[in-house]
Amino acid sequence: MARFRFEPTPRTLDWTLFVVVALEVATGLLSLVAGEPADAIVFVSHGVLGFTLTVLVAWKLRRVAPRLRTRVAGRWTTALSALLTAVTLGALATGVFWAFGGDFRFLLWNALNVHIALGLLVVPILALHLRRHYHTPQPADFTQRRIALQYGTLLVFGALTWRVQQATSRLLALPGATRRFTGSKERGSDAGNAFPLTSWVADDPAPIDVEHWTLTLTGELAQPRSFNYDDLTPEDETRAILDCTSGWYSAHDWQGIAVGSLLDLAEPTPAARWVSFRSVTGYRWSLPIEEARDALLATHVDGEALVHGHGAPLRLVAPGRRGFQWVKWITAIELRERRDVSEWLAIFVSGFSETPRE
Ligand SMILES: Nc1nc2c(c(=O)[nH]1)N[C@H]1C(S)=C(S)[C@@H](COP(=O)(O)O)O[C@H]1N2
Ligand SMILES: [Mo]
Repeated sequence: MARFRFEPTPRTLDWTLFVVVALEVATGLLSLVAGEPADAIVFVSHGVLGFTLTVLVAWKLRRVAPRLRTRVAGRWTTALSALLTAVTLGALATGVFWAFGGDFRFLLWNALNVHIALGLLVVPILALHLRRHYHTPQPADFTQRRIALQYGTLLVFGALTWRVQQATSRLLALPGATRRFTGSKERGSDAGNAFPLTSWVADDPAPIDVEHWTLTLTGELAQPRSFNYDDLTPEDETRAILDCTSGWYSAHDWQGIAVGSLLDLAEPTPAARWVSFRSVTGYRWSLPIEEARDALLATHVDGEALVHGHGAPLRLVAPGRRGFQWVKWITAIELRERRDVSEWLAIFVSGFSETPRE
C-alpha cells in the first residue's frame, strides 16, 4: 500500500470529513449566539476542529487530486467538486487568518463576514456533492482499533495547533487587535459614543425626537404603562461589553434605568415569562424575565447622552448577550408568556416597511 499508513480508508475519511464539517457548521452557528465566558467551549471547539479539518482536507485532496485533474467523473461532477474544494479552503483560510488577527474588506464585508458566508455556502454544495458520491457507512469503517488512535491523534494535533495559534496571535497582535474569547477585536472602549455603528440590512430610522417619543409597556401586566423621556432619570449604571458577531467588541459604563425598576412600576402578572424589546423599526429581541430584570435600558454611555446611531433615546444593554440582541431605538416593551420566535425573522426584515428617510 503506497498510502501513508496513518491515513484512514477512503470511506472512513469521507464520513469523518462529513461529521467534522457538520460540527464546524453547528459550532459556528452556535458561536453567533454565545456571549458568556462559560460558552467559551463553543469557540474553542470551533478552532480545534478547524485545525483538525485542515488535515482531513489535505488527505482528501491528495486522494482526489488526480481525479480532479483528469475529470474522469464528468464535467459537472468535477466542477462541483472543484467548487467544494475552493469554498472549503476559503472558509478555512479566512478562519485562520481572522484568528491570527488579520482582516480585509470585501465590498461591505470583513474577513469574519466572508468566513461565515463561505462556511454556510459549504452546506448546499456538500449536499449536492453527496448526492453523487454517497457511500453508506459500514460498521467496519469505524470499529477498527486504529481508528480510535487516529482520531485521538488528530484531535491532539488540532488542540496543539490551536494552542500555538492562540499564543502566536497574542504575540503578533497589533494594537487594537486584542481578541476576546468570542474572537472579537476591541474597538473604542470607554470612549463614549465613539465606537462602531452596526445596523442590519435596512434598519436606518430617522432620528427620534424625544418630545414625541414614548415608551409603552404592554402584555402580561397589571398596570400597562407608558413613559416620556423625562420620566426616565438615568439612575442605574452597568458596565457591559457590546460584542458584535461581525467581530468587534466595546466595553463601556452604560447609564439608564434597570428593566427591573420599570417592571416593578407596571406589575407583571404571574404568567409573564419573557420580555420583548421592540424598536421603532420593528427590530426586536426577547429575554427571559429574570435575566431581563438585570438588563439596562440605556440613555447614556460613559456619561454622554446616546447619539442617534447608537439607538437614542433608548437602547437595550443585555450583559452576556451578543450585540444583535441589544435592541436600539426602543419604543415598546411587551411582557409575554412565551418567547417571541418571530424575532428571528424580524431582525432580518425589520426596517423594510419603514418609509425611507430623506
Ligand atoms: N433596532 C436595531 N437594533 C439593533 C441593530 C439594528 O440593526 N436595529 N443592530 C444590532 C447589532 S447587530 C449590534 S452589534 C448592535 C450595535 O450597536 P451600535 O450600532 O450602537 O454599535 O446593535 C444591535 N441593535
Ligand atoms: Mo452585530
